[in-house]
Amino acid sequence: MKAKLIFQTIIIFIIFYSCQSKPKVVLPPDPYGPVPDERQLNIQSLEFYGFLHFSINTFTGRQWGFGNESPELFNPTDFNADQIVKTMKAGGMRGVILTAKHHDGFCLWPSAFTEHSVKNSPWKNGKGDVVREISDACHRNGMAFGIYLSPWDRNHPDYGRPQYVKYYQNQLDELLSNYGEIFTLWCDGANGGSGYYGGANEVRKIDNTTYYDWDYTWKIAYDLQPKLSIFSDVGPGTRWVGNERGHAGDPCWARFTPVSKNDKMPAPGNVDPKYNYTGQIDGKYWIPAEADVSIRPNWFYIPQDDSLVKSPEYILGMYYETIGHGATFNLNVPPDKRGQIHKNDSIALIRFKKLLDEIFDDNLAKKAKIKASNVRGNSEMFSEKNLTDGNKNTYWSTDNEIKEASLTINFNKPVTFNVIDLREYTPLGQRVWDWAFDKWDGSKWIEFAKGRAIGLRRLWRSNNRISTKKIRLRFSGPVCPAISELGVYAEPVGLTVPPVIKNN
Ligand code: FUL
Ligand code: CA
Repeated sequence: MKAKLIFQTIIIFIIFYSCQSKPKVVLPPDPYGPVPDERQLNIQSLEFYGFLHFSINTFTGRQWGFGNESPELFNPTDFNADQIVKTMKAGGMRGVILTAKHHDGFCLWPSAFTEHSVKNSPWKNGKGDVVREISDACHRNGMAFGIYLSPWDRNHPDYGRPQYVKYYQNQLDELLSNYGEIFTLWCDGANGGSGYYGGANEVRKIDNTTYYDWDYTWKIAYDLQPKLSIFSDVGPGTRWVGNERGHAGDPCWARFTPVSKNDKMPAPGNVDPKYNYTGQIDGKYWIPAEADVSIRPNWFYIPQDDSLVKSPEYILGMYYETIGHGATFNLNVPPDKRGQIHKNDSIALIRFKKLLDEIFDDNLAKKAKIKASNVRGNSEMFSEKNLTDGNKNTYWSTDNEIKEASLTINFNKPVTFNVIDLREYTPLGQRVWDWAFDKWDGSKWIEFAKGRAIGLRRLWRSNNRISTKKIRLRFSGPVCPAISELGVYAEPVGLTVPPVIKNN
């Protein structure tokens, strides 16, 4: 009896104390403004991927085929999908986008809807399928696979008429049904003009705001591919950054309202690129920028470009100005006439990746003590430790009423750095509007950088290295911040990053 009483008392104590020490529930902040959907979270997570411009142009030396090229011209001598995909991967990319069809209309897969394809090429006796081989190689090598299907088709006899739009949709259906998971569909804005058009050899103009019936065409695509994010001048997944030179605006908001360049509605091929470049602080939709640029002067391989491949340091500069401004980075690496990546491009990519590793492998902030001016509900769930755990899904946040907050990073002994890396927890929207960084000079804080917007990622980088024991990062915005990752890095000594050329 006595034993039973003691036992009961112990149980009551245990229950009482476990109730006492139970952590209080602290809710996450409410999302603010537009937020990414699942499709966008998927493409955002890739961050860096690459175009493969490869087609009949590779064999004619043209950049925009007229549409009258014979399929017999397509004949890679030593096509090797693994070499291509592995090279892109070795360069740090997480996906590739293949030009399944460029403006000349030649199809890299044996489409049932046209004769203008690989099935009439000598390559593999007409039994080849580049889309199949590249998509398989992607899946084998853990790379995402995407498709460029040019809306403009200079070969098709019906281009400009309603029948062609049906043809385009049929081809989308083929590509999105038969080649596994597709992460992005790339819809280019260049459309209408002169072409072969089945022998008509004329100029055909279309109204790019209505002709392709994009809402319906994209619905077909979405229905076939649950993770598909669509790229065009207006999104809806990612938007064109407004140039093809590898730089995004500063700031470059993921928030965006497409703006037309005339009195018609905005559409692929009908936007004012200056808004694409920066987005808008009050943009209505979540449509982050994607920056597409070629590693060579041209999109398709020509031997004259062999000596003009961008250097690893230049690619790094573009990385800072695209990914580092919150955009995704789509770097074109065109296979040559063999059907492989030329050694000059592959050397540049591998060296570039080595630079990335040298810079980003050692996060100085991991060894520092980080103290926030406020932690949401004083809860572990939202504490500073989330900033350096390498997990994009955990974040530091503050109480709702704290819209100005800071992080002090105390290194204990002086460190030297020239790169700061920040990511917002984007499922809650873009919440930081302004940021500023200070260094401790021994007696006071001195501001060394400031700017607007973080979003997917913000990389601040300087030619001048800073040595200090403490830095302070200040943030402000219309609501409390939610920052998922923070890094402080030093580039290798002696590295020179040339400025990205913005106006050629
Ligand atoms: C442009 C095209 O006209 C170029 O040839 C290239 O494919 C580039 C990526 O998109 O709009
Ligand atoms: Ca984290």
